[in-house]
Amino acid sequence: MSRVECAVDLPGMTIKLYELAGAEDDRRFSPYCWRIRFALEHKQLEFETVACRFTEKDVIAFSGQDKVPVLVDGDKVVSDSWAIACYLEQTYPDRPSLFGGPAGQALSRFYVDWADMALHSAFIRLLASDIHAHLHEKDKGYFRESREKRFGATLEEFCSDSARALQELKRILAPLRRTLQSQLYVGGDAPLYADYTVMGAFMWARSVSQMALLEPNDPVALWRSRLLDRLGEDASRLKAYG
Ligand SMILES: N[C@@H](CCC(=O)N[C@@H](CS)C(=O)NCC(=O)O)C(=O)O
Repeated sequence: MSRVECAVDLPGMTIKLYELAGAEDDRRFSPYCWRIRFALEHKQLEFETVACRFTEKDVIAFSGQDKVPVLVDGDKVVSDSWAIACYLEQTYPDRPSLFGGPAGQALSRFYVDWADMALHSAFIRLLASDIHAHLHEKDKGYFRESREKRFGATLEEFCSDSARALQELKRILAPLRRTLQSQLYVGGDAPLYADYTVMGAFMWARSVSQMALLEPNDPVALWRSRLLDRLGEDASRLKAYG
């Protein structure tokens, strides 16, 4: 475990985000953790991050569950990216809104479920082998065993048809592509949590894979670049491709 980035001068007050790391401490690849990074930057909150690996469950045991992201804000511990986003919105109402109001919050929930259930299934077929290649040695066995059980195939078999997986991704992204032909962000003129929810998947890909997922003139690619441009300096220095 190591702590990096954004050290601030308020001991005990800094928000801490526990994130998944690959072989290197600064390869952060979890799509869920990326949602929260974007959310914290959107809220203009200072934070520090703690790198945590799949097999370092002891590091986040205090949260009472075994997944990242985990956010610690003073004496408050919150896990699950959606719960964290809602917590930040409720706790910091004077900062820029992540949802644009209660109706926006309810609509954002759809993007979470769509990303988790549809978008991520397309991405994982493209990324599972690359994720494995970028893991710390101590995580490789755990990842292979747990994912192969989940997929019912070896990682290599599961990822063997990337042309087909890319086609599937293109199909899943079609409604988003059409939306982004007529507006800059899912949230309209400026991004909201729904944008970060979808963008988390692209950050996941970017941190482990060199594969070109989108044509350069694709409205989704242009949207992705706009969001990348908004990343804070610390996040943009993390290890990634392209
Ligand atoms: N619904 C949760 C999902 C979190 C999740 O699945 N995190 C993954 C990292 S991407 C994890 O910690 N996995 C631990 C494991 O597989 O052992 C959220 O939105 O935060």
